[in-house]
Amino acid sequence: MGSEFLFYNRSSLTDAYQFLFIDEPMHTSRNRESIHIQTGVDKSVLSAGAEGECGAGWTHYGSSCYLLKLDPALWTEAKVICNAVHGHLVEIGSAEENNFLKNLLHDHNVSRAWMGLEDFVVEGEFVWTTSQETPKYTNWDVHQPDDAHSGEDCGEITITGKWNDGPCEGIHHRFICETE
Ligand SMILES: [Ca+2]
Ligand SMILES: [Ca+2]
Repeated sequence: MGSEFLFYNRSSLTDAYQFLFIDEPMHTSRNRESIHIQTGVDKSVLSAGAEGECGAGWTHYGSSCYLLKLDPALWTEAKVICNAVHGHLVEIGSAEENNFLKNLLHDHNVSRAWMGLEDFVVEGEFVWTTSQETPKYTNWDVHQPDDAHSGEDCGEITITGKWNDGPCEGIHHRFICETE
């Protein structure tokens, strides 16, 4: 049964379900058609689920879901917001994941976004926020991290894929939440 059934609108789907509950002996061709339509409904739900396991607005990659939040926030605010959706600020474990996130920023024309990387405890020793572990993979931009100005302790990924340390309390950025 074809994918053409995926495109029935809500009212025709409602009709289709009604047909399914018509009493015997209504095995008309129209009744069989309605059963085919229901099969199509099931397929559409499944295909939405494959991409939408992550929930509306989230993007699936690898074993994680990612949400690019476009309302700029301080790093500390961004961390709270990600926690509130049962995630954390994005933590990047590989060049492949970094490349995916670079493309995510590029697709939304976002120049930079906070990630869950900070050096609050020991200046210059950046750690992932959730584990407090030193990153195995890094992609710092040239001359970064530089703890510039009055101090920069929060990590951001830029549209080039390169990382920078920025001022946690001084500037609002967009940010990426991640759930595993
Ligand atoms: Ca710093
Ligand atoms: Ca910097």
